[in-house]
Amino acid sequence: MRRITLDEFIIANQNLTKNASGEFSGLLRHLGIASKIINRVVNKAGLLDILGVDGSVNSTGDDVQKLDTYANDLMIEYLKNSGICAGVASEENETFIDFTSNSKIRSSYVVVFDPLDGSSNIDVNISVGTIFGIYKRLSHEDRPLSQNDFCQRGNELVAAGYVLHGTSTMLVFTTGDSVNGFTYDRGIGEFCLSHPNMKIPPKGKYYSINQGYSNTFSPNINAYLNACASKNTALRYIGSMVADVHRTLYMGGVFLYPGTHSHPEGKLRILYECNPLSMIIEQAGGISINEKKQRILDLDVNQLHQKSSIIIGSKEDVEEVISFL
Ligand code: AHM
Ligand code: MG
Repeated sequence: MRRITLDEFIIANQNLTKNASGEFSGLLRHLGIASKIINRVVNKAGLLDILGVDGSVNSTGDDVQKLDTYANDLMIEYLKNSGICAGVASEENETFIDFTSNSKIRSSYVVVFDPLDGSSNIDVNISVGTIFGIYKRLSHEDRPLSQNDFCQRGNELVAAGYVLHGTSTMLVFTTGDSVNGFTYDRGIGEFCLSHPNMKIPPKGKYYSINQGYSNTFSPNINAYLNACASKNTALRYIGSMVADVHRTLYMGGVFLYPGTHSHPEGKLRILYECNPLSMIIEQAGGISINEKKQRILDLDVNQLHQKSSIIIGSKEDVEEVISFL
């Protein structure tokens, strides 16, 4: 069966948009290319001298893996060379990078990303992912970028997506009207539309949380976990948010990363992890909130590396968690 490629899909959608400049479509295509190259290296990681930590810690105190650095440098290079991205903010960099200074680049878009999420799993050959979000810049195109161009609420995202480097490689993204999944066909080197218009089941059989931290969760979260145990609800937790949320999108259920003693506001970063995945889950019919029952996409973002607790997944499952909060 002939399947639509990512490029064909992007071009077809661009043609449907009146006055589309092609800038945004070009950005999505470049993200697709960068993802393929990251995928090639992730797949061969055991054969290259690229496993293990590189000896540094990132701005939020996590050990940086060699592959984190590789993927981060590659995303920055590709987005810069695309000529259609004004700048980026990455989970791995303390501050944002302005591509417009000392260059002719004039673009209306900025990109936020986590180049390799779940990277503590890399050495043991477990799925990892790349997460991205695209915003329209707020500052004038003739001015330098500022932090405000990146610190936008999730409800301002114009597109969000992730690449799951799993048993097969998938790129899932939304531009705000549907969620579409593309599987990488290595034979032709293209992402092909395999999961059009993805919808999350209204209820699932699984909950997903690092329950090993339960003695540091709030009593409300523990009450919910006890309710899951009393109903024999199945637990699934990979420790790669992209993989855990992708399974939740596909099978239904709920993923939680609540506040803990070591991370009272939660561990996951709003700009690079929570917002893009929340946009996807909401577009697929799910819900994403924090422990204060606030919609993730409505949270004010004041710092590039701001964190939040998150409860994300099927409508009925998240509503059940809410009943305990
Ligand atoms: P990373 O971006 O440094 O890889 O960290 C984020 C990851 C998520 O993918 C995952 O949900 C979480 O950290 C797992 O954390 P923990 O090991 O505390 O359960
Ligand atoms: Mg991450």
